[in-house]
Amino acid sequence: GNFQPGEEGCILKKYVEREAECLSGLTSDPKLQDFSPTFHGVVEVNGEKYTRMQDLLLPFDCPSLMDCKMGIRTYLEDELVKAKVKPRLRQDMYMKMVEVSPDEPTEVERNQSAVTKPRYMQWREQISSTSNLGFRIEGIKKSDKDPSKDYKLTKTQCQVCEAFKYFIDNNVSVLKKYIERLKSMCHALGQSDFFHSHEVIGSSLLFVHDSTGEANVWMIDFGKTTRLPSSQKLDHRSEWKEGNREDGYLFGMDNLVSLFEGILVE
Ligand code: 4IP
Ligand code: ADP
Ligand code: MN
Repeated sequence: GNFQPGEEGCILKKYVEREAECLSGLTSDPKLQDFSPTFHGVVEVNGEKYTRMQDLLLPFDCPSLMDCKMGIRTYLEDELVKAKVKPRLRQDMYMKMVEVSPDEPTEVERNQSAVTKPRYMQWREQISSTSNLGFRIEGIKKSDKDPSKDYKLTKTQCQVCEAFKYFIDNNVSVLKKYIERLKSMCHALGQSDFFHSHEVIGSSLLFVHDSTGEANVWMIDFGKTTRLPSSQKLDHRSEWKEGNREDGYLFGMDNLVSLFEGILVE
């Protein structure tokens, strides 16, 4: 995989320039530094470069984890442009598509047994809650249970809430901590110049709690987070139209908060 254990409460993730830059920027932003793993530089191990960062799981005892991929769009505008100019046909993505929806490919796609990356990514957005709620559940791992990534078709508010309830297991104190944390994160992001000057694509919120009642949420995975030209700013809530680079990150967070609050009053 992409990870290696690091020493002294750190982990190493395969180096990607964009991610290292983003983590470094977040770590030096006083308003945001508490919401993502602390950046501890770039290191080389056996000739491979890694980003060294805080191990978020350290304070937890047999934690439960949920990874929610944020935003209404999960691919870069660049990838869309490339696919138009010079479509690269992806057989692997065609296979992943027919495994879930055998009838989804068009006749042309069936004949070539391949799809383009944006076509695949857009289909994944449509079948999941990415397109309607601005986030989707990528995976859940409950303390001692096996991890599950079986959330590709989890789309409606109802389906998402059922998964959240399974994850939180009626632990009201954990639920309240998640809500408070999401609200302060949302507030800090709304006020951050760094956030408004970055397109945040394919990034996740990592939810972690354990049986001692410890609970927290962090922003992770910045491999496709891109700085905008200095003249451009995103509000992260507006609808995406090709060229405006909006990502729907805060639209997704607003929905997350209201779904969690809905579970609390049930
Ligand atoms: C994957 O699709 C994920 O969207 C990956 O994003 C993406 O990597 C892969 O694109 C794509 O095949 P499934 O989750 O449906 O398997 P992430 O790494 O954020 O999960 P990118 O490169 O876009 O980050 P390819 O082109 O790497 O295969
Ligand atoms: P990838 O780019 O390979 O998708 P991610 O950054 O999304 O990698 O991380 C994959 C998983 O690894 C996350 O869902 C989380 O469980 C774990 N992880 C990521 N970053 C950290 C961290 N700083 N500390 C602890 N666990 C992490
Ligand atoms: Mn990821």
